[in-house]
Amino acid sequence: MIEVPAQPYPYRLDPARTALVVIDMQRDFVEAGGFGASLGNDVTRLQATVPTVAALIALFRAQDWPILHTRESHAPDLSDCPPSKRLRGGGALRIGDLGPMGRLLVRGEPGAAIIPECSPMPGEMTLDKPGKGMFHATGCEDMLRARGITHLVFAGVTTEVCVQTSMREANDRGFECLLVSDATESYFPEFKAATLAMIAAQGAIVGWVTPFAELERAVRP
Ligand code: TIU
Repeated sequence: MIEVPAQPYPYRLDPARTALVVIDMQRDFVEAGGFGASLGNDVTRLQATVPTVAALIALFRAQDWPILHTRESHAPDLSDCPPSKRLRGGGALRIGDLGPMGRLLVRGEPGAAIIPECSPMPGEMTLDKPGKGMFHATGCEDMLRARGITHLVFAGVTTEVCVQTSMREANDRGFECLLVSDATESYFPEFKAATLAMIAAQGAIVGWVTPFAELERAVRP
C-alpha cells in the first residue's frame, strides 16, 4: 500500500487496484462558445487547472495505472437527455442546440471532445455519461469491478457538479476516493472550497483531498 498525506488523514491506496478518473475535461466546459459558457459562466476560470490535470494523467501513465476519462454527452436524438435537463435554465442555447463548436453536449460534436492536453491514449477507458454522475446509466460500475479496481483518484471539472456527484456515487458503491485539489476547478471559487471541505469533513465522509504534489511525492518518491 502507498500512503498519501491527505485531509482529513492519510489516504492509503493499493497500486494494483487504483484508477484515475478524469471528469469531463471537454471543450464544452473549458472553451468559449460551449455548454458552460451558454450557462453564463466565465470558462477561463477552469483553464488554470489544465496543466495539473495533464501532469496527473502523465503520473498515472508513467506508473502504468488505469485511467478512465468521462465525457458529459448525449445521443444526437437526445433520447438520453430528460426534458428536465434540456429545458433547465434561461440561456439562449440549450443542450442539442447548434453553437460555434457544434451541437452543445452532443456526442461526436467538436465541443464534446476532450481538450488535447488531456486526450485519452489508446487503451485508456472512456465513458460517455448522460448525467452529472459517472454511474448513472453508464455501466461504469461493472467496468471498474471487472478490472478489480477499489480505489479512485478524481480530477476534472467542475468540482461541485460532475466531480462531486461522481465521487459521491463512487463512495456509496464502496470505492475509496481521493480528490486531487489542484486538478479540479469550478466556475465558482467558493463552491470549490466548500466542496473540498465537505468531502473531507466528518472523518472523510465522502473521501480524501490532497494536492497533486503530495500524491506525486508518495507515488514517485
Ligand atoms: N455546470 C457545471 O458546473 N457543470 C456541468 O454542467 N457539468 C460538469 O460539471 N461536468
